[in-house]
Amino acid sequence: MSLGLLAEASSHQGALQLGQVAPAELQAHLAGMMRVRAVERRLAEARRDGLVGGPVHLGVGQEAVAVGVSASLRAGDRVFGAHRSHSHLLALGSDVRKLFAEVLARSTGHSRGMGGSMHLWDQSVGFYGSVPIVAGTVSLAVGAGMAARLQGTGDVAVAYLGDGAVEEGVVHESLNLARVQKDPVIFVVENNLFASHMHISLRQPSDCTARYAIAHDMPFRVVDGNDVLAVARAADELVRAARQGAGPGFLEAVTYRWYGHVDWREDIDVGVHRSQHDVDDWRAKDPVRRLAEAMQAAGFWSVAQQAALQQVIDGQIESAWKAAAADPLPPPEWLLGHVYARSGG
Ligand SMILES: Cc1ncc(C[n+]2csc(CCOP(=O)(O)OP(=O)(O)O)c2C)c(N)n1
Repeated sequence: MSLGLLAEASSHQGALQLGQVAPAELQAHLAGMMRVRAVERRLAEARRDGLVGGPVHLGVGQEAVAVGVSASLRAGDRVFGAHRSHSHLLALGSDVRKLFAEVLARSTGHSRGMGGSMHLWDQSVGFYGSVPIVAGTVSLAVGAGMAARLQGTGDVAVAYLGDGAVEEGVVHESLNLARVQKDPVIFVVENNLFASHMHISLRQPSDCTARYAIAHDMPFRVVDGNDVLAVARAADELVRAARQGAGPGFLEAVTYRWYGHVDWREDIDVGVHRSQHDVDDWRAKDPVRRLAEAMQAAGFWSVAQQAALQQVIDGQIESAWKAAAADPLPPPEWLLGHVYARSGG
């Protein structure tokens, strides 16, 4: 089992097939991806300029995955992420200012400014947490899916994980348990071909992680993760089935991160199989540009509208940044709070 052309840097660079998707929905996908990108670009610059103290793991280039998946989600669903989760949180509609506040160590952030980019949480939009421990939330998502099944609400849980995370044993226990119990859990593998600095060909006998769905007798889809419509369609099918009691689903979205493993560098000097040429080819698969161009070709979106939308989003991101930066730092006496369940702070 192999990803074939989906993993080829030089393929799938053209405009998308829009099918029958309504213009308003396309615009929402486009704006959602542009918002995530603008936030992450801001974070990349700020980190480079020394304005952010902790590391940021950026998913620029991968925006179509979270935006496509979130289109099928509703209030009551429970979403879990990991170390590269800005998009997972923001695509659910979470407040940008709160994310910036967390990354800038302000008391108004998701973890009161004491967690940073890898400790995000926003229950108001159904985001139940990201942690730096690779695969650390996958079993929690199964628990949340199990709870939804027992509650009979038709809600689903989503576990976002990377192609590196599937090398953790807990993922296989989670897939097994969810399948045996028929829990409504959607396992979304963002296969960006790398774990830290190692290409998947050096870590696994196949580049296609959906083979584990076959092993667990679970419905799966393998899609171009830079095609927001393909992601949205596949997610919708799996989520609908899970809501109706069919049990878990597995979605593998093949994508690529433009920046390196962490922060703003490109990792073309440290990565194996990651050259400037590859990065450039993957940039040509840009999920934002491909959707915008298809909408323009279909005649209901213009270059001027695209530029105007970009300006609006950039303005919103800049004001959120300024507002977050003006928020107070956590007081020193909070430092030991929330370390144990009953401590103060
Ligand atoms: C349990 C554990 N092992 C190792 C690490 C170090 N580590 C952090 S990110 C990462 C790679 C994860 O790769 P992947 O799951 O593919 O996600 P990506 O970074 O590509 O988004 C590793 C090995 C960790 N944080 N936790």
